[in-house]
Amino acid sequence: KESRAMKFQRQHMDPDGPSNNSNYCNQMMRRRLMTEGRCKPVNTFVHEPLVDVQAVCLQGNITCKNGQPNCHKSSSSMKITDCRVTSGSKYPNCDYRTSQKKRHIIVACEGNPYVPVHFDA
Ligand code: UM3
Repeated sequence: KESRAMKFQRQHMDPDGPSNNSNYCNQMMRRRLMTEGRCKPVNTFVHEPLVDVQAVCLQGNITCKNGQPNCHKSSSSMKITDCRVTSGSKYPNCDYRTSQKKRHIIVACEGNPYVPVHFDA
């Protein structure tokens, strides 16, 4: 079974990206299996080395949006791509808007080793 840590990597890690094209989210949301059963409405890919994203679990501890205490905010800003489903998108033809940004990211971490399992913001 896929662990929560592996699921985070599938859904949120693309260290070698982004390919600089407006179809990035359409291709990646499909390739990473987030368009099965429904179109996942919002998803962020992080374009930094995995070790750097895992290290966020050791950085500033904050409360998650759901009230849990195990969120962490990156001390530096990171290259990301936000994917948001368009208003006209109709499953199974999932259509996304691709926006590249540099932001501090917030992830939830769990386990031993203590690694990212959820992208909070
Ligand atoms: N999500 C992102 N980026 C955002 C906001 C939300 O990827 O800026 C994802 C994270 C959650 C899902 O999926 O939306 C519901 O909040 P996850 O727990 O599998 O990471």
